[in-house]
Amino acid sequence: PIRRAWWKESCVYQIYPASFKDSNGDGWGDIPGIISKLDYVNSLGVDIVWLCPILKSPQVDMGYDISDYKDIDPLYGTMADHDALIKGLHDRGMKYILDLVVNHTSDQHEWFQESRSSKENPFRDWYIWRPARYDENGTRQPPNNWESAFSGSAWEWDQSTQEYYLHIFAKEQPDLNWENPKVVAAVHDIIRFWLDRGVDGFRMDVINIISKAPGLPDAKTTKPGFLQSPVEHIVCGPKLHDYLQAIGKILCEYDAFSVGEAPGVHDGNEILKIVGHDRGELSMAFNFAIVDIDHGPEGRWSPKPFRIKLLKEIINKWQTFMLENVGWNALYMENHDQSRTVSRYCSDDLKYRTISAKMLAGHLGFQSGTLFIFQGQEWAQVNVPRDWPMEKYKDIEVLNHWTTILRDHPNNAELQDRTKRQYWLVGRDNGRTPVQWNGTDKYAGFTTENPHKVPWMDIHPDYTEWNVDNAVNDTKSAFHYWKSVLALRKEEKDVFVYGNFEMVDFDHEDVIAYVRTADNGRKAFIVTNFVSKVFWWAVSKAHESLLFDGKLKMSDHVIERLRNYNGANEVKFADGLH
Ligand code: ISL
Repeated sequence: PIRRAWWKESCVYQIYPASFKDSNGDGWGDIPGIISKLDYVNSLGVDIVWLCPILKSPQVDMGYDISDYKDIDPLYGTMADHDALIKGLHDRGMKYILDLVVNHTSDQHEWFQESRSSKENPFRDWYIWRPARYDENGTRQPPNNWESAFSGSAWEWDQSTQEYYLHIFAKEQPDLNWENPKVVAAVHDIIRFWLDRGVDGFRMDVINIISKAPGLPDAKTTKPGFLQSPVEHIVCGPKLHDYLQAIGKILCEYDAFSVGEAPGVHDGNEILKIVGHDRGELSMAFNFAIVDIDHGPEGRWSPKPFRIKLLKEIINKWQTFMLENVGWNALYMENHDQSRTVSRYCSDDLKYRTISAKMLAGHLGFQSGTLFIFQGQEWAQVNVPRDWPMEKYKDIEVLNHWTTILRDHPNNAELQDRTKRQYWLVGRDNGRTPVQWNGTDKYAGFTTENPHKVPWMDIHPDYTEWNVDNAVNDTKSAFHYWKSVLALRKEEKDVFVYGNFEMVDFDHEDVIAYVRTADNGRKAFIVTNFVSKVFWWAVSKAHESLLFDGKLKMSDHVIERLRNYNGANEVKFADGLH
């Protein structure tokens, strides 16, 4: 049997603070705004709330560029607001996790200011500095060919000290040098500081890239041009597990929650080294298998059609792998770096929007792992409008990329259109539009009507129909469906949290079906139809008994569908998408 743990039985709700709720009319969400909505969050039935970064930051990458790890950014409020938030959550029986961003800091952090001030400064080797290379023409070149995740070289030349520093993300996000024990100690100090203030754990930003390959070798060429993805030389580097075990010790002292973000890893064994029960590292990790499913050979902006069959393979792999090897999954399909699942994997056509959202809730919500829900996901938020002009996009990743497209392909309209379609389909802005609280206020209740300030990002114009108020008042909404999924997970935790996983009818192209079985034999059978067509699905003899032997208990919507059972060996999908 699987070892039990409170964090396995928990559901996490992720808040994107800038877009959640603005309390002071400056057009930017804030902590008092979040506090005012805690009853709503609690009503969904979640156990833990994760906030994207609210620490002091110049906001070059929406707070993932921290300039002071021990203070709250004034845009979001004060330390006192933050204490009140923690109290408000704890009073309601919820826990709170902070976003820990320690692969890099902001270039405005005093550590970096010191570091860049001279080669002799004691902070110099807190970051990764290297001399230039010179080509045969004597032209200065960066130390290697690594490409930044946000376009361009991952190296920035520093004129005054005549060296380059490494930045895997924006040039305003210099990477910390974890080889320096002082950096490690400083991070431990930050972790303790927040745990002592009442934080219950952390989501750790790109934590699997903190140990870089010795010598920082050139990346292999996988696409045209000089710059190449450094993934092979930064992901799960040689010292990663030493670093994580040291952090794990602290987390263990506090019985803290931890989820590490782990992009670029495809090998289950690599993730297992981070989350394996006896490793003493992290509780769980976000692997990117699902969210990268439609990224082509050159990454996010090169299209690749979404295939349900591939999704099935991924789910089957990670579900069985973690259960067999005693690790743990973080279940997620949306977050602030991803587009909306209804638009991306199903259909945001009015006819299908709610049912798609519910289908996805059932599909994800009953798998094995700790469940993460991103704000808006619970009321079927969809991608930004297809006709949004580029001016409305705010994300540095999209904007930097668009600049390179205009520079390198100014006359290639076809490529530009294709790229814009990718921004709409998978771009990060899709997850960042402000929450639509109601359909009546000018700014959907996200911010007060202030003639001088508009929301930092446009509200989706569909807010008059699609908003939290409507979702809460309509018992047939995605919100209520999610709520029942969460309640059922709790009620039947032997099945849904600790149960076994078996995929059914693996070869079927459209249906994703699986069985969860508790130690005592109690079972649940989850059947989801990903396509917008009605059809009959034959259940194999082996699974026939699962459906109607009285052991199956699911939420209303699913049971409704079961009533269509025609007595034969089949289930009818009366609603098309479900
Ligand atoms: O969205 C991506 C780029 O295509 C991902 O690769 C993303 O950059 C990666 O998941 C890391 O994300 C995290 O760290 C970034 C920050 O911009 C993201 O918001 C954060 O979730 C840098 O701190």
